Amino acid sequence: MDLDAITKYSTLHAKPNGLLLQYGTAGFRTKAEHLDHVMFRMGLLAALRSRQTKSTIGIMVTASHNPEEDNGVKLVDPLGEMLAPTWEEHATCLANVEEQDMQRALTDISEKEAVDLLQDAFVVIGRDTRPSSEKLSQSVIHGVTVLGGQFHDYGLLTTPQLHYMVYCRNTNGQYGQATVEGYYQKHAKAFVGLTKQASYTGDGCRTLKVDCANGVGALKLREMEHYFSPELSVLLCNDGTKGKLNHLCGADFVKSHQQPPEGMEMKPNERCCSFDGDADRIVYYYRDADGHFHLIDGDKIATLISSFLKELLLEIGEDLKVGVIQTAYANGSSTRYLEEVMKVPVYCTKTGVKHLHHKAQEFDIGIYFEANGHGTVLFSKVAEMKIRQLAQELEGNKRKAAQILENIIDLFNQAIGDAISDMLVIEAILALKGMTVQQWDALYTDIPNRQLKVKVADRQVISTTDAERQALTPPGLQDAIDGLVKKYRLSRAFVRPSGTEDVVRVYAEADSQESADSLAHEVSLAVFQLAGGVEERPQPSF
Ligand code: G16
Repeated sequence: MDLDAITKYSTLHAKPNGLLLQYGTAGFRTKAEHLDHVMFRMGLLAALRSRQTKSTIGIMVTASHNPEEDNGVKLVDPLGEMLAPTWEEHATCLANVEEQDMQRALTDISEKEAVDLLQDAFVVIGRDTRPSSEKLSQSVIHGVTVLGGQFHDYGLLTTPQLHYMVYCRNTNGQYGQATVEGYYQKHAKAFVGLTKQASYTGDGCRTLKVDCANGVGALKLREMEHYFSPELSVLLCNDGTKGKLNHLCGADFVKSHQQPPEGMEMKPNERCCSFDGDADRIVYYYRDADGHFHLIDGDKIATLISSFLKELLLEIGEDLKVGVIQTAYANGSSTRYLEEVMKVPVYCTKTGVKHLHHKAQEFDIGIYFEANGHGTVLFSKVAEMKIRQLAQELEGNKRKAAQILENIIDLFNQAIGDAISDMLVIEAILALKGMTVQQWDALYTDIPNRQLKVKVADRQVISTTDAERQALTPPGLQDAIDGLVKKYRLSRAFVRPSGTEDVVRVYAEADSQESADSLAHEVSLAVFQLAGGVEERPQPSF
């Protein structure tokens, strides 16, 4: 490691004085103009991680659902999963050291992690469509190369595509080809294979309107479209040609505001969906004949998929261990439906797909979705082998069911939640089941709920336990929440500091929308008073 060269080049990517950042729910995120040094340093870190694991490491330059002015970086570990927790700590430490301490910090990490500095390092890089992303990805490359690492820059990619590339490269192409073309071919082949098995086509409409949040998902879906048409035709809106990234559109906006995105014309009962800015989340929705908007979020996506997989497992007679993983944001109705009607065990983890993904790996089939639409399904190697074997051995309907399962395995992104692959799975399931979007929505009725954000001076004064459902600090906050919850029927509420935005998130459920809104507002006021609220007092709406 040429420490002098690192010091010399590091000054070209100087850290702003006093700036402290933390590797949060999904990497670093803040205003783009504060991130140059972080990108350079994450290039250095990725090269070290690559040497230590003797594998390709990924770096995605994106701030996902955040506003266009923000940016961020997510590091991807060898099997396409999120960075290991100990390396998250190294990342935070390296991002925050002052220039004069850089050499020591790098040496410390190398020693602690027993990094073989003679080993080759290889890093793959992707970026979203933010105006700042290209320059920031150059800073990443600078970091990688200063440390003697090699790289491949994929340019514009969705985040899940980058995870896919890393997974493919580290499994010698067994998972798929590490090219954009390879991604399209693998997923489209599985999708077309599935829809060919549909004997009827549900509501007869294989057209889907997709709000792409004015992000990279639009570019990639356009490129991919001809691979899966005519089985599915997608009408893209918010494709980045006019509007601003994530502004009044995208999965995060639709989910948190419970209203359609701008720029989307919805005819009654038309199936529509929204991606977020880097296409790792998806939510569905429609307007009924009376004009009412119906949101179908990650919880209902998990329910549709779980019931479909359970039916197939029953058909092939395999008793594989299935589990559904949610977070505290999961609607109470969804948890009850999964546990009581579908008899599937449900587990709750902290927010962040890294936590859900980890838990899902404990099952033969681990279905994980956050309510915000971020999720996928993981199949253990044993379950995969068993299913592929049965697809050869069984006959008649049982064989058909095993073949459907085989295609489902290939269609889900096994590395991370992926809006494009989830969309294709959902479309295939609806076609195979002959199910309309209304029938899907009618599986259960959501308990009315509301999410709000509160700005406080330091959101870290709030700490939580019990998968973020209880506040430990500041003193008195949990008691205040408990007192407020008692005022409403069928209610619950929790607060937690966001790991991607400088806000505290508030969630409330109650027996009516009015009560949920009112409870969320009252809890927001408690946060404002007890956790050092700044700016204006929280408003009853957004
Ligand atoms: C990221 C994470 C998600 C998480 C979301 C919000 O999503 O990958 O798992 O739910 O942030 O996290 P928080 O509430 O801590 O801000 P994305 O799509 O923004 O990368």
